[in-house]
Order: sequence, then structure tokens, then C-alpha cells
Amino acid sequence: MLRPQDTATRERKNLDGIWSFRLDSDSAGRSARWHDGPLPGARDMAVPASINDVLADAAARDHIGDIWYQRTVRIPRGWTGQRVALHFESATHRATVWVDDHEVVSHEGGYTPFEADITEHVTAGEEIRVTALVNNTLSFQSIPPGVIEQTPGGPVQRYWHDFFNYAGLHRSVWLSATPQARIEDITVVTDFSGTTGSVFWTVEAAGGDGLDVQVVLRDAEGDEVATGTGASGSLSVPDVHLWAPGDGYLYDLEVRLVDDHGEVHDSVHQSVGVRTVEVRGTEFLVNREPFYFRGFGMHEDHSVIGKAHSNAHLVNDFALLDWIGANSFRTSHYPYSEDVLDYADRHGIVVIDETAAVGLNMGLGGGIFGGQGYTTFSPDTINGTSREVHAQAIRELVARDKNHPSVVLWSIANEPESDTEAAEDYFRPLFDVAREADPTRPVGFVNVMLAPHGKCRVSQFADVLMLNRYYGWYVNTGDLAGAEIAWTEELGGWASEGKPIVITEYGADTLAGNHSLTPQPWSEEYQVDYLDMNHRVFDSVDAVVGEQVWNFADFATTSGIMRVDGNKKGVFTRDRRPKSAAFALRRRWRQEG
Ligand code: GCB
Repeated sequence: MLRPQDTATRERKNLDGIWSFRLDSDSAGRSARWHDGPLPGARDMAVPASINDVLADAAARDHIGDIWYQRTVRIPRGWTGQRVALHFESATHRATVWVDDHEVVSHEGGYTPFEADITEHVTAGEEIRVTALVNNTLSFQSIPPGVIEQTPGGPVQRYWHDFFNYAGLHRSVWLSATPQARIEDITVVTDFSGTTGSVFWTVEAAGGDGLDVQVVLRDAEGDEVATGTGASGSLSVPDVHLWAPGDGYLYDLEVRLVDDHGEVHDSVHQSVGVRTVEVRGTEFLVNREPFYFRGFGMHEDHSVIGKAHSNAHLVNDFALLDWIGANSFRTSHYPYSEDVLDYADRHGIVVIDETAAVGLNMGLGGGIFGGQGYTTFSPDTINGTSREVHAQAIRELVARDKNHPSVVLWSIANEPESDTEAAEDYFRPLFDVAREADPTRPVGFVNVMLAPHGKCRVSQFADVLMLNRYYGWYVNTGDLAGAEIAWTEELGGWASEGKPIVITEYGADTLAGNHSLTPQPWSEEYQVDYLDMNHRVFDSVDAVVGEQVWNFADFATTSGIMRVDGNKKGVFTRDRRPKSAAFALRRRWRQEG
């Protein structure tokens, strides 16, 4: 599936704005067929937005269950004869969609796109009613998992991940018109030798019998550099300008469906960054040169809009990444908006791309976030069905993001239980799924402190070791000297594995404005000292090829005794003001003063 685009043969119409909206905890709307007419009892909701913080309403903040959205839209007059699709960039965590009273699509998973061919239900120039029934419940068979517990006060949604369960239509909704004979998918893989680049393409088309595929590669100035024909092939790029960290140079690949008379039936554009990624021994190579990740685990998280995409915040966050000298981030803990990845491509920022498989660890989250008493992998909890949902999440992530040069490494899960036979059995086939979906990029998962070196049974499958460690915070709290010794020892063990290591999380909760003469946890000074200690440890181990601080900014979490108004491990506050650690990191990462 291609993202909707405006091209010589395609058009799209954005459906963002104010939609009718209604909460439906009892799932009354389905049997009452609310989609058959104007949504009864509707209020307003912005799209894109998480529903939770937009309204001054605890029921919305804490809602569990169905969420109805509706709006009408006129199909543009000129769309007669076109294939018309309704495209959702995401609906968290699942949705069913109707056009008028026709059910057109359902989708599971809150962070990847889906669409429905609605051609048969629309007439150019006429209005349709679009109704989306979004559902935000988490279960043992959802990614991420959760469970609804019945309490005397009513149902409570528990989950084992440390960020607020924001839900809704977080990203844009589109109508799109494509020709009936159309390009359905493009896959691009790149390589280079000396100064010559290679672009391998594969195109899937539909309804295009008798039509030929033509491809044209243009450089950033718009000059044609290579052309080819056929459903797959390779292009040679003389004097190639590589995509590289810090240099987001992009070519444009135009793919056309053309008939014998040279008439273009469909035309789409795919940006292409020519670069290679590979793991060699303990090195992570981009364009055959060692790369060191500097940056953060991030979140899509802002006040009011929650997890919604916003271009102003996107540009601001990347400006801060640039200011601080970061060259990379991880999409912790779910696939981010495609706009984020496009922007990373254009700005030469390297991305570790993660599925929403977070919290598959009831031992860990049980202690911290509540909801104790579950076994992670069992027929009644995370089971074969969950694994199939997880596999599908991996496939959809790769399908969506495979052509982004910024994406250099897949993370198929964050901090799952990984020290048991059940975990080994669960994950072995998922690594195969990822490698089958994308044979060109390394695959890993993020290891938790509870499964240290020697105990983890899943790291054997990973190309890169990604470690989250909190020595000096969750253990050796306030004791940085002891933390340094323990951390150095454990890291030495991992280094003996002969694989590159990225420290994907290290961080200390810090209340902005809380200062201390002596290094006290929660103070800005302690965060700085904590990071310094970690950096001494990393700098002493050659196999460490990256450091990504947890977190870029403070973020919202579920409420509980471990969190005061959210997680405060940000180097920036939630509204992006720097803590002292921001200046310290800037000095290290930009090597200034
Ligand atoms: C972790 C998790 C992350 C949490 C973080 C913390 O290991 O991966 O989601 O927010 O720790 O601050 O506890």
C-alpha cells in the first residue's frame, strides 16, 4: 500500500478537522447501528488528536472501549472513473469503518496505516458519510498487551508499558483517487561501489495488464540521472551523492505505468536515499563506515494533543535534536507518523524503528505499574494468537517503512521477558518474520535489565544488542560509584558476544528546577552526573556503538506511585525546555567546549 500522494495521475483530499464524536463504553452503538445515520448525541473532536486530553472530561481521559467518529465529505467532482480509497494513517488501537451504511474495512494495531477501496460506494460530486468506530482496549492479544480488570469501582485498563494509553485518530485521514490501472507498491534497495550507486526497484501493479512500468530517477535538482523499464530492475547512478547521517540527500524515483503509445496511466514518486547498512563484527556500518548512534528514545507525546502528529512539534523536535548534536533516535515504543520518517530522511537523522510490542513482560511492569500476578507467556496470556498479531505488526511496520533510508535497524520489541524458554520460543519465529520481510536491514530487540548478560535467551537471534540499563537509577540509586562498577562489569559480558551494542536507554528522572549541591536523585545535577558516569562506561567498551538517552522529553504515563505527572527522565521538559543535562549532552555530542 502506498501513502496517498498528489501526482500527475493521482489526487488526495485531506479529511482532518473537527469530526463528530461519541464515547461508547458499553458498545451500544454497534447494535444500535450508529453508523447508519448522523451520530446520535455527538460532541466535537479534533482529528488528528488523542481523545484523552482535548476535552475537560475525566470520562474521556479514562475512557475504555469504543469511540465513534463521523463526518461527511464530498467526493471531488473530477473523480469519476477513478479508484477511490479511504486511507487512515493510524487508528489506535483498532477500527472498523463504514461509508454510509457499508462496512468497508477493519484494522488491528494502532500505529500503522490501512485503507479501503470505496469506489463502489461513491459518486463523484456527491457526499458520503464516513463513520469510524475506534476501540482503545488492550488485551493479551493486542500489541501492546494489557488486561481489563473488573474492580468494585468498574473496569480498569492495566498495561505493562510506561506511557499513557492515548487513543483515537492520531494521524491524518485521506480520500485518495488513483487510476484503475495503478501502482500498488514499490520496494527500493540501494548499494554503491566507488562513486557509482545502484538502485534496485520492484513494483507491484494492479489492473495494468498490457501496460509497462517505466522508472525515472532524478537528483535533488530534478535532473534525470537514470531510467529503466520493467516490474523490477536496477539503475546505475554515476557520481552518486550518498544519503548519510547528517546529509539527507534524496533522489526521486518516478514510477509510471505506460501503454504502447507512451500514454502515462499512473505515476507515483518515491524518494530514495542511496546508502548501505551492515553489521560487521562489533561495528555498525553505514556506507561501510562505522556509525555511532547519539540521540534518544523518544515519544509522540504533547500536551492537549497526546500522541497526535503535529508538524509544528515535528519541526521543533528536530531543531532540538540538531541543537543538541543528536544524529539518531528510536521510535520508542511504536511506529511514529510517516511524516516523522520523511523528515528524518530529509535531515539525515538515523532511526531505529520499533513495533508497538512493549510491555510483554508482566514480571517487570507488574512490580512498577500494577497488575501483578500474571505469567507473561501462557495459553491464557501472551499466546500463539498474540504472536500472530505481533508478526503482523512487524510485517506492517516493514511494509510501511522499508523505503526510508533513515531506518537502519528494526526493533521488534521493547523489554519483553527474555530469560525464559517460553520467550525464546515466542521470539525465534518473529526474527524470521522480520528478516523475511526485509533481508536488507539488521534486526534486534531491546533487552531489559532483568535479563542480564548470561541470562537472556533471545539476544542470540539479534544482529545488534540493544540494552536498556538504569544503573544509578533503579539500582544503585544515588550511588554512582557503585553503579559504575556494576555497569562496567555487565557491559563487559555483553561485549564478549562479538556484536555491536547500542545503549537504547539510560536515564534518571529529573524534576526541572530541582537543584542540589550534592548529587541527589531527581535533581538536575544528578541527571548530569548520572549521564557522565554512563558515558565513562560506554567510552571504555569498544563494542558500544551508540548511546540513546531515555528520554528526549518528559512524557505522560499512567498515574501511580512511581510517577508524578508522568515520566521525568526527559532531557527536555514536556514543553521542550532544556534541563541542565541538555547543555551537558550538547557539549559531549557537539564536542564544543
Ligand atoms: C524502560 C522502558 C521505558 C520506561 C523507562 C523508565 O526500561 O523501556 O518505556 O519509560 O524504562 O523510565 O522506567
